[in-house]
Amino acid sequence: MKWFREAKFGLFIHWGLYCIPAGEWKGQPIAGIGEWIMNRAKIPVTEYEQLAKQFNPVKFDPDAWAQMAQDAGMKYLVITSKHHDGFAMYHSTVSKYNVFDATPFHRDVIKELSAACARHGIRFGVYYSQAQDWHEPNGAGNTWDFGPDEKKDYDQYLRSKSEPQVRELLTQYGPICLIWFDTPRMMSGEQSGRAQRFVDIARELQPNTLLDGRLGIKGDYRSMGDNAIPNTVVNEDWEVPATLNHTWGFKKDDTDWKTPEDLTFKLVDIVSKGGNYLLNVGPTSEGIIPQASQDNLRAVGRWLKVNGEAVYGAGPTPFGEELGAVDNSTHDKKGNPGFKIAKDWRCTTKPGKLYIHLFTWPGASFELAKVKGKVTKAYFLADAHHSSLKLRQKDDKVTVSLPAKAPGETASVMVLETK
Ligand code: JFZ
Repeated sequence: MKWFREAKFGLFIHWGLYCIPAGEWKGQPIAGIGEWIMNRAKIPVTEYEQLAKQFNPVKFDPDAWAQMAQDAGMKYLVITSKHHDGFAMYHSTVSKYNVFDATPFHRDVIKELSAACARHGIRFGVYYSQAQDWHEPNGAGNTWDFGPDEKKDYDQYLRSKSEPQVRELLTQYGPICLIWFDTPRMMSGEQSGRAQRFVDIARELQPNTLLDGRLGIKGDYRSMGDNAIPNTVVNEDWEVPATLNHTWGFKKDDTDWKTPEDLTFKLVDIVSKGGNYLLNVGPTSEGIIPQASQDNLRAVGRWLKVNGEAVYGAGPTPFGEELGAVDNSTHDKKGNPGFKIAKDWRCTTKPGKLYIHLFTWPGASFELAKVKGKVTKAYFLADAHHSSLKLRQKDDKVTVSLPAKAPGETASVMVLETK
């Protein structure tokens, strides 16, 4: 877990045949996330399969992708090796329905990207849809071609495709930092013996590979819901998978991008609550990561160049009131009281250091209560000289005098050194 706890920020990549229709089927826009188009439009296997013949992303440049992750300040990368549509993005000998055998592209995306990540010092992980496989008669999920899941020989699918493909991924692509399993249909609770088989395969072949929280059995860390950032500190290992717009797989009409400021806030918010942020891009059928995604991620990377010390390997806030408060006047979907998130500042920590991320400039001074120990020095990470700010402490209350203007962009990070 050590690398995962330090990494904090990763790149998710959803890439597969669904990037060709890109949210549109037979001239009709199909609602929902792009990689679910086969399901949402109930496209028969015989038709969807034909997309493979068109898959030829000649602009795919694995080193450019790894470089972008690095520029963004991301430390690990997780790409769809097989999504629910059943199409493998690597040269599999288990099923010919893969990017090497079934397309004019004839290249192994997983091999090339894993090698590029190794060159760039980015840890490499794979998403693998272990349960849903809409291409296989006995895989979960495809009811429009193959009828209800309850009538399928599900273990036949697991034994003949899912498990052997996971073996391939763990033996042919160097170190796999984690496997991102997903939607554990028919393999959790009483059926978790099936999930256990995947644990056994992983531990046998690469004992260091982390397993996410969506296998159907307890993984090595907890996966939060998609885009679901918890309201308060969560004292275990966890990760939030999130989108830059509203889809994972590329959709041509979704251009509603989160801003770099929002992404930076969310990253810091997550780290201050103890988690990791796995942010997604959906490359096009040409093999290009949408320019807006690249621009917005690189902007976060520029902020991290100055302030990364307060993110990588940093622990959660010892405070908590800055996160917001329960708001009884609103309710969530389940009827529970709402939460009004506060966004002025966040705190991350390292031994002997409090990092105060100021998203709203507080004016002439910043006041912090409930500080344990004595603060000996205060300065900004954006100030290369680390010049001391004027500091007063009375019992557990610290007051720092601030300059008129924030020294940094988006959020200025103030370090409080403590004894
Ligand atoms: C799953 C996939 O179905 C989807 O296509 C995408 O890959 C995403 C990252 O994961 O969708 C989910 C799975 C779990 C939750 C939400 C969406 N959840 O727990 O809230």
